[in-house]
Amino acid sequence: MSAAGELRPAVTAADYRLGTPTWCPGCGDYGVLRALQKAAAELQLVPEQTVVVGGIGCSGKLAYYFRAYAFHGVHGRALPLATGIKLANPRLTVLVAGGDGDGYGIGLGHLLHAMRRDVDLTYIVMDNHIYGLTKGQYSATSRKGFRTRSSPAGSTEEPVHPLELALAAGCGFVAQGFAGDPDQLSRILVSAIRHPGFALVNVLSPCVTFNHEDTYDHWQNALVNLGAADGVDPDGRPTWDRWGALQRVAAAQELVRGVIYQRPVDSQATPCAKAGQVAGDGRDSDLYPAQRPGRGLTLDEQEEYLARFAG
Ligand SMILES: Cc1ncc(C[n+]2csc(CCOP(=O)(O)OP(=O)(O)O)c2C)c(N)n1
Ligand code: SF4
Ligand SMILES: [Mg+2]
Repeated sequence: MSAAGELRPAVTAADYRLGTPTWCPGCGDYGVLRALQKAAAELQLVPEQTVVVGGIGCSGKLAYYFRAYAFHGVHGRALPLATGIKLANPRLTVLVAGGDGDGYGIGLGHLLHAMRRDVDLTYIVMDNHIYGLTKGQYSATSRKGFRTRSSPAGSTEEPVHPLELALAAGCGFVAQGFAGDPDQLSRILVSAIRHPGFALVNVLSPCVTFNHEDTYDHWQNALVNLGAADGVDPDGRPTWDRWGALQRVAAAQELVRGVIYQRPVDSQATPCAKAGQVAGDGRDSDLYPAQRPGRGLTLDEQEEYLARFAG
């Protein structure tokens, strides 16, 4: 039993560490994990009220290394699993982590429907433009002409452009980060997790073992930094202009980082997007305390909250 009003100790980024990652030394996914741990500490996410659904791939293993509940399903099916989890218990913070093959190849159909349904999920795609886990086949985001073990003469296909796709599909929050800048990425993730609806965060995350073209140096030099992480562009204007965002992203051939588009929160109307907020009596007091900005979680609150789900 806790004394009334006793504060649960503040959680730090290190508290979200779990196990020892087995990624290759230098893999971009380490930077993504670090950024997520930092964002979780900033938001004071409660591990027992947080779920990470991992895709199949090197990237999907992130779910094993982050202290929260984890669910590892089948290739390309992370989003329907996460949708079910969120709708079954809207108060959970549900994160999805996977790769470009998982999300933009085999699972692309699910992505379109998740964006359309606008369920309150944060989807982190570790986009290395290759299949890492299966040892270096070209993926849906590999550039045309890219030579791999499965495309020795160069890929003949046009790549998927995830940011343009998401903007055209009506996604309410679209951002791109870079694994080489975990600090900016963590700020993007804070905004994405706070966004009440589906948020896509594409992260350019180098595969140092199988992709020797899309390297840290390449992306560091090529990416234009929008600087935005809070739904405002570098000039302080809200990033609410979907078609302007689409033009800017297309003109830059997707080589931008920052928050690219965020729909005004007040215009969120879909039941799924609101589910995490209006379940119960819909008052702010009904939100899980950790979801309220600047708020710690008392032990009493935790017990009271968890009791709602008992039995
Ligand atoms: C249905 C099915 N098809 C194929 C595979 C083999 N497979 C496992 S991971 C993967 C691709 C991984 O690439 P990506 O999603 O980009 O993740 P990365 O390893 O690059 O992080 C494939 C094709 C599988 N596990 N299941
Ligand atoms: S194969 Fe590539 S994506 Fe997989 S752990 Fe190694 S560097 Fe990372
Ligand atoms: Mg990949």
